[in-house]
Amino acid sequence: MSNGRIVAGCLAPHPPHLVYAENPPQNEPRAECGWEGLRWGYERMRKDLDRIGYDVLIVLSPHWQTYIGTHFLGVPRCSSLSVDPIFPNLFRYRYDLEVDVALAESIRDEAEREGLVTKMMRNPDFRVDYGTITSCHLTNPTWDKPIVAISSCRATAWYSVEVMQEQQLALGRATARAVAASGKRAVLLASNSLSHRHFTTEAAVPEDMSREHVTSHALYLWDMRMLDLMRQGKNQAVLDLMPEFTTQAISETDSGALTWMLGALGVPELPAEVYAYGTVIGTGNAVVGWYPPEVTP
Ligand code: 2X7
Ligand code: FE2
Repeated sequence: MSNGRIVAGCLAPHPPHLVYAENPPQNEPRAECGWEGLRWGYERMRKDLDRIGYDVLIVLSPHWQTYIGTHFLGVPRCSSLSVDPIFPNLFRYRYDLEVDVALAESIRDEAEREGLVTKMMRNPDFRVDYGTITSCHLTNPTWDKPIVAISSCRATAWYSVEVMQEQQLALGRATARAVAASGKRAVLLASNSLSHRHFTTEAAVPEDMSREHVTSHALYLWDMRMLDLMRQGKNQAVLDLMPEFTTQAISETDSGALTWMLGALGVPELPAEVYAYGTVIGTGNAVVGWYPPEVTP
């Protein structure tokens, strides 16, 4: 097969609070409300993605951390209980998801061709991380499509943001080639927050929005600078600023998710649709979509 294509790249952050506030049957804790700006932004993005139509979600999560190379989930079906280690009061989620193992293997093969260190994760008892689950749930709550899950190889921690970007751009090229060969329509999810400084205490009622705000004006300015570039379609400038942004805003972009996704799209001069920006326990989060011109929703 050929003629597969990436029909959208999305920034799809994964604060478990957003799933908690939606009260889906899979999640045990119940909420009254909360973080509506971000949740309604996700809702608008879902509508656009549904209009475009796609076969598979490919997600790279900062919370599946591998220190020797990039790993790919290689188990056809995964089900278990996912509990957030920091927020077990908010997120105890029963998942049951299908994996497109053939596409995962094909991305892995292409990544090897790029010279990256890789591994297929074949442990049938592997517990899928909450970042993968949350971004996929918020993008497709019916779970009626398979996913490909990719780990975050911690090149930023080992080396630098520059080395991370080199590797993630290679992984992006590999992803684009594998998707093209698959014949499938793929949506890519970069599962990360922007500025990432958490408050160290939580309100008695987590969804008490009178307690939610940006951690600092400095971090807010960083988030706005990045979003402004995205809205203008200056995606190479986003990558150029990434080392400074990641360090100064203590950003979850250190995971490489955003660089990988922009790389897979070919770092186009393409204005992004910013569906929402909002904070979750002080961290900055944006729901954003990039649509190649031929597939505009
Ligand atoms: O993992 C997260 C996150 N990235 C941001 C906010 C709150 C919780 O979890
Ligand atoms: Fe996170």
